[in-house]
Amino acid sequence: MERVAVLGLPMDLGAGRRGVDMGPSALRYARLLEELEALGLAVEDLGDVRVPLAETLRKRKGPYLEEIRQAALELRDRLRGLEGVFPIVLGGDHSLSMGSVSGVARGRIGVIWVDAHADFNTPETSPSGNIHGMPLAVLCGLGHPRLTEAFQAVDPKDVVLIGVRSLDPGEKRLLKEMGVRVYTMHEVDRLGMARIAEETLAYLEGLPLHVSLDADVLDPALAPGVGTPVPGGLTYREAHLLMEVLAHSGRVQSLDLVEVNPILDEKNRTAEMMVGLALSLLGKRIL
Ligand SMILES: [Mn+2]
Repeated sequence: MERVAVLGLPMDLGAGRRGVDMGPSALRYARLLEELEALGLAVEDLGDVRVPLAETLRKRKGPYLEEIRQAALELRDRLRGLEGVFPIVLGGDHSLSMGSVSGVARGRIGVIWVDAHADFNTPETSPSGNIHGMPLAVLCGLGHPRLTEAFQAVDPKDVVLIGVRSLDPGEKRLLKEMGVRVYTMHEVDRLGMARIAEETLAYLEGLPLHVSLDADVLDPALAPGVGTPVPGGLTYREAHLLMEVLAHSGRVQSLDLVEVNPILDEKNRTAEMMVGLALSLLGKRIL
């Protein structure tokens, strides 16, 4: 029986809007653990990583780099201590993935970043300064040295972005310079998700895979509970098909579920969508 470990990071310090700190609760409330057990998996909830409450920091403005670094480091080290389990990290804003990817990487790893945005900004290119727009760049070694020295873990050529439809000018340049493979929504429309999923697996051939799933990749009509909605996102079936094909490969070894914002959601449907996608990635099949 496969073992799954669930670990939350209730942090919204990297985001521009409040609320994703409640994401881990919403995902648990959407029956993530019960549904995984119903698939026949042995599931353990490891609780949440500690992170400062935003209210205790409000005397000064963000971007809260040191607090985010500390929380992501704790996540990284918790994950490094796990063996023989499939970790699912519940966010929280996407800056936590600096800790998750660097925590699960045991040598070379392929990262599939499923997101409306590329999260490939640096302090120089970011219009907002929000750190949740930077974690993939940091993982590839670009950005603030306090972050890259702790979290650089991936070769940019081992990264595939899927579902992107909102890029800042500096990000476009960096993605090209670093040779990151990007399937924007234009390619999703033209090629179809089945081909993109197969190409992604072939491109990252031989590597263990980490999937980092940002709720805002979904069309906002399906997933309204996100801080940075962008129209024209993945449909229900496109998102599930991607997870199903990746599951079939047997190579995915860890997952992030991030950027669920219960304040902006409608009756927890965004968290429920994310739980459904996690189940497809963990092997739930229609037939
Ligand atoms: Mn993101």
